[in-house]
Amino acid sequence: MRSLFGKKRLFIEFVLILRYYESEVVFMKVAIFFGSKSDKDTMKKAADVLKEFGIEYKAFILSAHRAGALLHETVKKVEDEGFEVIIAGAGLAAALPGVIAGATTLPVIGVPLECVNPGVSNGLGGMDALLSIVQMPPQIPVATVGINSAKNAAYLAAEILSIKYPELKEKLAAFRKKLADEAVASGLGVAF
Ligand code: C2R
Repeated sequence: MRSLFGKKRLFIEFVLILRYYESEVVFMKVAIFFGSKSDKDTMKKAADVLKEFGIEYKAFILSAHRAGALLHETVKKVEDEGFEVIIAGAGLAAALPGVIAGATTLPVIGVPLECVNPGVSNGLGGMDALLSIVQMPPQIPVATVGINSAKNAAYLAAEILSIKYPELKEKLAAFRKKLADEAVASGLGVAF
């Protein structure tokens, strides 16, 4: 009887300790979507920046044009799993970021991509995607970065998250300081 009581108490203590550590661990999560595997190399740059700042991410290759129903389901799943910002990149007639923005109130950062699939690229250099993504109708914004600027999408995602996570805010401040120091160290004077 006594040992049973002891085991129960041990179990309760274990659960309490687990709960404590769970509340201490911070999960900052960004979901990255892009329309095709041909976008992967450019969008990987966003993941690299997120990693630098210790931000978790999950990436999904999903097209609004080609798999709309699955995209909507996945956006809901991403919301339920506690992701807080979405980065979405697409080329050509880039509906993906806008469709995601319409399906969630999470902030969506759009990356217009230059399509690199030789079979369909069109010489527009990503201007088509830029205009498709940036010109959202009222009420459904997509925060659009420059053509192929997946890195900037990740920096912006980090800045948005830093409103909630003070450690991330410190990391960003240290990163900016390093940039400024490097600029000064490389010399401000110019000799012609
Ligand atoms: P493929 O190489 O698969 O033919 O895709 C992709 O982002 C890619 O840049 C060519 C280009 O089409 C884009 N795409 C979109 C969407 N789905 C695919 N813009 C969409 O739903 O917006």
